[in-house]
Amino acid sequence: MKSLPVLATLAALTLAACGQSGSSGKSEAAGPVAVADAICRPTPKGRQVTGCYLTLTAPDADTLVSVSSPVAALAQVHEMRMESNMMMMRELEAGLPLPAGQAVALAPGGNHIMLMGVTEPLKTGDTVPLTLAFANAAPVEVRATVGQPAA
Ligand SMILES: [Cu+2]
Repeated sequence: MKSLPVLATLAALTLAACGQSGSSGKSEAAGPVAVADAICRPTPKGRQVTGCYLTLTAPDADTLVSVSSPVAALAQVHEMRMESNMMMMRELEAGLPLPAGQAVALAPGGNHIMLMGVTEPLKTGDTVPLTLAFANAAPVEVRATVGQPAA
């Protein structure tokens, strides 16, 4: 009976140590990134590519580094830019910066998530699971609805 308080103290210390090892070397673990209004366009007839849009708000400055989806062979974060008077899109290889507390919208005509190698045609009303990975915060899984995004 006398050793019980000692054991309890050891258990508490062990728990504290485990809690710290989970925060990937940072003194504070970042809070979850809020995701709103996730939507993917239906796949165009005969094509296996589509764009998805959503709004991200990170409590602490972070970076959206990658996206994956079980419905697509590949998902990338794209930006739109003018090149030789043509609107081109290309992958944001360093990821998309998310300033602390600021809503960052991925929207038609701008940054978007590109799904490539979509396995089944996506039609209005379907849902698309997307997993978003961040530099600091824990990954977030969302279900995007398939439809036409607001312009
Ligand atoms: Cu794209």
